[in-house]
Amino acid sequence: MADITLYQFAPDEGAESASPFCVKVHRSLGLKGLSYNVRNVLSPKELSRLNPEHKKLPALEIDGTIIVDSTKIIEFLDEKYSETRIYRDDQPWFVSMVEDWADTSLYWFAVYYRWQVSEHFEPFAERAFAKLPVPLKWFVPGVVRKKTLKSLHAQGIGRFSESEVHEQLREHLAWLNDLLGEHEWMSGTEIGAADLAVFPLVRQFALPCMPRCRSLVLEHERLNTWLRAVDAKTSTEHTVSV
Ligand SMILES: N[C@@H](CCC(=O)N[C@@H](CS)C(=O)NCC(=O)O)C(=O)O
Repeated sequence: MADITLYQFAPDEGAESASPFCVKVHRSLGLKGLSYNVRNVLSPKELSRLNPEHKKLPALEIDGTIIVDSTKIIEFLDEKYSETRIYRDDQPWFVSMVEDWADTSLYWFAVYYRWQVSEHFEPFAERAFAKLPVPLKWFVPGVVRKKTLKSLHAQGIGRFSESEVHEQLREHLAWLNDLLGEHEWMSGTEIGAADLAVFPLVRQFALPCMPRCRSLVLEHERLNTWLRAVDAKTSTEHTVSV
């Protein structure tokens, strides 16, 4: 049995990690039925050691080899544990498009709702920065928020009002709900990479600590059934149930 450790950003209320990309890896390991350890990365120094080039998480260590980037991690897992493939051969272009859309478009809605919407940001900051010593606790949340709002503005979504973003997210979720009307999983009759990329984001929008977007998920019955189905197929001892 390989020795596997997932390096991630710490859990947040209702999720195994505050980072959707880390959740994607938890769920991929769960789908493959692998046991693993989890380490929460707390310092920029450790982040640089794990991923010196991009300084991002998740990182997965398998028997001493470190792999970074959720997509590369899944590709590696598919290669090494090929019985349950996550990137299957049917519709590869569709799966890549959905995964890319989740990682680069839907992801920004999650960032917007967590960092730009004050009603969500304030309790989140209380939880996320609770362990920082005084005086860091007084100014680090504000500094990190300012940097994140700058990224949201540069990406474009940060220039929209909350009601405009709400309507855009409603359209995205309605599209997903329609897609699930055609078949049980995002890309057909089996769970795969598209489901694993979208799940962490839709689950995050539906959390009780996200009251300003939660109803957008709850109003779609098929999306809720699918959330529970993905959860059931991918849960591990480290995950938090829907
Ligand atoms: N393409 C990467 C994206 C990973 C990513 O953006 N991770 C974020 C957390 S959600 C991160 O590490 N951010 C740290 C930073 O930007 O300083 C993947 O799929 O793993």
